[in-house]
Amino acid sequence: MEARMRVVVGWILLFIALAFRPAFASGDDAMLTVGGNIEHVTDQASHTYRFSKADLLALGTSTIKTSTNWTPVSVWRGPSLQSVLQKVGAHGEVLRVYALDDYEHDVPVSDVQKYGVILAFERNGVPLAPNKFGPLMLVYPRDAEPDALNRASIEARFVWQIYKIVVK
Ligand SMILES: Nc1nc2c(c(=O)[nH]1)N[C@H]1C(S)=C(S)[C@@H](COP(=O)(O)O)O[C@H]1N2
Ligand SMILES: [Mo]
Repeated sequence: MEARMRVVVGWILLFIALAFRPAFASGDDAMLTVGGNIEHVTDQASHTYRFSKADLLALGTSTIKTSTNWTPVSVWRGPSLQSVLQKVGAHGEVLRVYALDDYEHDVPVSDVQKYGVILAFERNGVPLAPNKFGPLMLVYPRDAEPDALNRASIEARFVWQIYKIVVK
């Protein structure tokens, strides 16, 4: 009974995997969608700029070596948020950052230049797992500027599982 149950569950999981595979495989390879007050778009209808991972890599990447409140000292790598905002021609004061777990948080645009914030897709050379911090996580150089950055108001801006940013 036990073994037969496992086989049945196995078939059900396989069916689900196959049923959903085309939805994941076809078309939408966007890692990040940027909307709101932007000049340049890749999709007119939704007025958004969609970045695949290749698009993000093409912006060039930098690294920040820092601990966070929930990770030990690590090397985070990704495009600077500045380069993303430049690419879309962003105009605004505030970025509303959206995560897959329904968390959302406002980040002042002034942080972007001041701290050289990056949108990390990699930690210690390993892509961020989609169900953990990935696809993208906002990283500040916290260890380099502890007085300014090691505080609760900033911690909430270390948004992980980012998939969308709206410029306001
Ligand atoms: N995607 C996502 N990012 C997030 C959060 C979250 O719940 N989801 N919590 C934020 C807050 S409020 C803080 S303090 C830090 C650390 O969250 P933790 O204390 O739950 O680890 O992550 C920030 N980034
Ligand atoms: Mo928090």
